[in-house]
Formats: sequence, C-alpha cells, structure tokens
Amino acid sequence: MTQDTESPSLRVDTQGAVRVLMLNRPAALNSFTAEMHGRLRSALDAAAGDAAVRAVVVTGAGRAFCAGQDLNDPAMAAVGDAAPDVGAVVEQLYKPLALRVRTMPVPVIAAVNGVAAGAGANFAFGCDFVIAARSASFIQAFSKIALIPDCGGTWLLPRLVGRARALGLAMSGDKLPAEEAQRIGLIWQCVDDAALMDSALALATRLAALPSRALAETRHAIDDAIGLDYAAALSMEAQRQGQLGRAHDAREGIAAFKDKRAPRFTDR
Ligand code: T3D
Repeated sequence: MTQDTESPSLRVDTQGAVRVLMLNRPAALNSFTAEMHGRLRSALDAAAGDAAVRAVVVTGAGRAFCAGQDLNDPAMAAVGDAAPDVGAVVEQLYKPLALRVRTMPVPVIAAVNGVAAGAGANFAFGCDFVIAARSASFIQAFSKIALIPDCGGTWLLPRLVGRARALGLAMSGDKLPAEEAQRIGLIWQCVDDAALMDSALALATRLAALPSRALAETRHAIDDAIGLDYAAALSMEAQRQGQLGRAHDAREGIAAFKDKRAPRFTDR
C-alpha cells in the first residue's frame, strides 16, 4: 500500500485501484469536525476525479468508526445566549457529504471497524456497501440529544429496514450489534474483526474490475425507482439501458464474452 498523504483527521492511502480513507480522530471516536468534513469531501472529490481509482473504502482509526458530530466542535457551541445553528451545520456539511457519496462515479464501501453513532452510522448506511466487524455496532444517537436522524437517516433507514424498525432504532437510540444489523438487512455483511479490512479490500478490488459507470448507474436507478410507479421504473430502465448500451463498456463486455477473455472496462 502506498501512502499518499497523512493528516491529523484523515489518512488517505491507495492500494491498486482502491482508495482507502481512514477517519483519524481516535481520541474523539472519529467524530466529525468541520475540518474533518472538509478533508473527507476533498478526498472524495479527488477519488472521483482520478480515473485510476475504481473503488473507495472508508474506515476509522482505533476502536470506533465514527461517533457522528463532534459535540465539542465550535460549530456546536452557543454564541452568547444564541443556540448553535444545527440546521446550518446539517445543510452545509452533512448534506453535501451525503450527496458526494451518492454521486461518486465508483462504488463506496464503509468498513465499519467499531461503533458508528449518529451521523457516523448514517454516513455509513449511505455508502454502497457496509461491511462491519463483529464487534461493531450502530446507534441512532440523535434522540438522546433531542435531535432527529440526519445525514440521510430519515430517507435511508425506512428503505433499508422498514418503518417499524426505522422508528424503533431512531426513537430508542438503542445500540444495534453488527450481527443483528446484518440479520435485518441494514448492512451487507458482518465479518470477524481480524478479517474486516481484508474483506473490504477484497470486495473493493472485485468491484474495481467491474464497469464503474454501470455500477454507478445501478445505484442511481435503484434509488430513483423507489420514487416511481412500476411502469415509470420500466421506462427509466429502458432510458438508462439505452445510454449504457451505446457506451464503450457494454460493447467491450459483450465482445469480451464472445472472445472468451477478461473485459477491460474504462467508462466513468
Ligand atoms: O451540528 C450538529 O450536531 C448536527 C449534526 C448532528 C449529527 C450527529 O451525529 S448528532 C449525534 C452526535 N453523536 C452522539 O451523540 C454520540 C456521542 N457518543 C456516544 O454516545 C458514545 O461516545 C458512544 C456510544 C459512541 C461510545 O461510547 P463509549 O462508552 O464506547 O465511549 P465514550 O467513553 O463515550 O467516548 C470515548 C471518548 O470519545 C470520550 O472522550 P474522553 O472522555 O475519553 O476524553 C468521549 O467524550 C469522546 N466522544 C465520543 N463521542 C463523541 C466524543 N467527543 C465528541 N463528540 C462526540 N460525538
């Protein structure tokens, strides 16, 4: 693994076609500061703009994945008698982060190494895959500080696990162990702690060899279909398939199948 940069709050490494981003504030359980948001967004922008990067893995340093918003960050501090503008923090930091992940041209895997709380959990759920260590857990910590789920939680949770479980998790703020999260379909996979990074990197490497543009279009199509009726979803599929069918990768995939050789996908 070659190390590209190291910073106080985010480590960026590259392994082949996989960019690995490690949240790196372990003393505060990798909770989000405005500074870490900036670094993470920049790193995701850089990965999106680098044709050599074909998958991204996000993980955390130390015993946590991410404890959500850093409650000691100046953004959370009252100014005089005025309450902090939490809405502005969500609008200006969490919304762009969630949308950045959702619009990445390559698959994004959250390798959840420990507790993921608040926006840390929902940031992970917004990734294309969540692989969690068996000792990891997920907490919708918002209700305990009199807030609602953000970073996409209100949209993601009911779609992933249904309204009853979404409300149960969000209102109770109970800790959900990784095994249970896998059992109810909230995450892709739960693996032994020691196998987490190898599993995430193996999946990322496998995805990196697949057609990036078609994978990103798959994400958009599945998300868009949720808001469509059946006939409209069928039309949306035809429209997207038409575009992909004219692109290089589909022609390469079909040619490689006929030639009985491995395809070389390049579209973004
Ligand atoms: O502006 C906005 O707020 C809008 C955006 C909101 C998005 C959100 O994410 S709101 C939700 C914020 N997150 C939380 O409320 C979670 C707070 N943390 C916890 O509930 C617990 O720390 C955990 C359940 C995640 C883990 O518990 P445990 O017992 O394993 O660890 P701990 O002892 O509580 O924490 C270890 C250290 O990390 C501790 O520092 P210390 O005492 O050793 O110096 C603790 O203060 C620090 N820490 C944990 N979470 C945060 C944090 N520091 C700042 N912010 C945190 N979120």
